[in-house]
Amino acid sequence: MNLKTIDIPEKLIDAAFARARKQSAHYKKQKTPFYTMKGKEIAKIDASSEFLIEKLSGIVKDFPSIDKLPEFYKDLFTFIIDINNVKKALSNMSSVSKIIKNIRREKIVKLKELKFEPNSIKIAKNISREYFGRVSSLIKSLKKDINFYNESVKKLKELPSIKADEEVYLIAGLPNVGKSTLLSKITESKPKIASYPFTTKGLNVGIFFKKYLPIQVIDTPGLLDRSLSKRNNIELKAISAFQYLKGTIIFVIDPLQIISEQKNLLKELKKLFSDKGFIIVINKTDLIEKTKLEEILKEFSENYVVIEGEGLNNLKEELLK
Ligand SMILES: Nc1nc2c(ncn2[C@@H]2O[C@H](COP(=O)(O)OP(=O)(O)OP(=O)(O)O)[C@@H](O)[C@H]2O)c(=O)[nH]1
Ligand SMILES: [Mg+2]
Repeated sequence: MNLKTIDIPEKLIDAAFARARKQSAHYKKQKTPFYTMKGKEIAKIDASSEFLIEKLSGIVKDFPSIDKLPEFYKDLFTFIIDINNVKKALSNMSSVSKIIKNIRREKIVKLKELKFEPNSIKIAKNISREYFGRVSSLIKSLKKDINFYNESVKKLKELPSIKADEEVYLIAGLPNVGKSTLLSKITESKPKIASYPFTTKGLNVGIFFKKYLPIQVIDTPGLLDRSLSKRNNIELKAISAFQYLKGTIIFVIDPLQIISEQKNLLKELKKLFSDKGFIIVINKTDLIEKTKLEEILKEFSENYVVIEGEGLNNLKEELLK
């Protein structure tokens, strides 16, 4: 997605003024100093306003229309950013761009109509000063909107690009169970792995090949069972966007964490993604006794794969089926 940020007001104004100075410097000398001065002021207004209008309307034009996005992204966008406020920010930028267009027209007409009289040079300078004053304060009035828009774009840019119409494997489970480790073992992806919960804050995407076809594997932030704090609620909602994707959930179980919580989460996910297949992976089997493993296997009577050595190969085979 082609998402662009926009310069902060001070920088926009500086750049617009620099363009004005450049145009003025390049303006050809006219028959009289008065006409040269008038022409220079018009060129300044023209160049600076064109720059600002282009910047502002470009941002508005390039922002993807939320209604036209695939359902998956539409949902993710609405969870990640405050769409209404982004729309408001864009609409304010659009209004300012239109007002600048009008001021430009008004001031240029005034300058063009100006005849050579004793006071004319002073009047022309005043018209120009008025233009720059008003345009500067208009751009400065966008400070909040520009900041909000840029922050939102930054968040959206962190979204990995996921082909929403292709099959995916989604790795889910409690925090710290080894989801990212699993992603790194079945794809070339090198996600951050650490021994504390909530290492993964966003989505990591890796690719593996099934009969030469690329399949996306998506590693997600750890989901807590039930007692969802506010932040994790947002993550859970973001995960719910996955209902629009086709594919299979790889549910990772850590035998050292509370099994009933993991069973509950699995149940929740099965409700949320009733159309998807599930593969249960029992991870970290190197850390438990065989008897403990057998106990856990009994808890999950469905299809499961034990991952470790041979187990990892079994999982890969399962995914390639
Ligand atoms: N001994 C052992 N440790 C493992 C295994 N898999 C993962 N770990 C360790 O478990 C810890 C958590 O691994 P991650 O892959 O970051 O877990 P995660 O589920 O992605 O964690 P969050 O992103 O925080 O939810 C790390 O210290 C890993 O090295 C395993 O099979 N055996
Ligand atoms: Mg992780």
